[in-house]
Amino acid sequence: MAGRRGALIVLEGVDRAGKSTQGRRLVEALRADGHCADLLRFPERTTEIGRLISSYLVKEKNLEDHAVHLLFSANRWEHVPSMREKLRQGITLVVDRYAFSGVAFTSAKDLSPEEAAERGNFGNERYENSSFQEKVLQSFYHLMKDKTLNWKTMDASKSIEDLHREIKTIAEETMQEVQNKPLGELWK
Ligand code: Z5A
Ligand code: MG
Repeated sequence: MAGRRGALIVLEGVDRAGKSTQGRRLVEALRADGHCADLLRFPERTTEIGRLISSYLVKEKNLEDHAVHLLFSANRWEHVPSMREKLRQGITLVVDRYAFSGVAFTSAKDLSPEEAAERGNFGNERYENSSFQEKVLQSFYHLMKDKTLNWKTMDASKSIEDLHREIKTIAEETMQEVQNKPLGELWK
């Protein structure tokens, strides 16, 4: 309806928590119910900045930590104008990782050499090892203390279907709650 804005729904969590699966399911379900909803993911690897990030993640390229952090940030900023426009038009955005991953992953980089040496074959990309992911998780818990953001915690060990139902209910409530609120800013 005219004047009603969309909700910004961000899915955050450690590696393989099921964010992409749930993001896709949520957008499909919202659209099937007649809502306007789009799926975004970060890093968005298709832009020039995104391709650089992707080559870093797959270990084709080595980049200095601060520079990588700023590239992830720039990759979000290059999408902010279109995101704000869509939200204003009433399109709900389901976002697979956002600025919270930016903080959590960079702040987890103070791994001790002992911990780093324990890295196993968790995955092939950078950051995909259990001690690093544990630090990321602790950083997410820290970020969740910010009560100005409407955090909801999911038990990612539940079935895809159960999680989908829970997330859809929360998304619908959130869309109702924010529809007449002005667009805010994330971290000034
Ligand atoms: N990063 C960063 O450093 N700074 C930043 O600013 C940002 C990101 C934005 C790439 O992210 C890396 O970038 C990431 C953070 C860093 N590094 N790590 N780790 P990415 O999002 O492109 O990729 P990813 O984080 O590695 O996540 P993922 O592999 O995409 O995981 P997921 O999306 O959470 O999971 P999934 O693909 O939906 O599911 C994984 C598998 O589990 C799949 O086979 C599913 O079918 C299965 N699955 C899903 N849910 C369930 C349930 N409930 N039960 C059983 N099986 C399930
Ligand atoms: Mg994913």
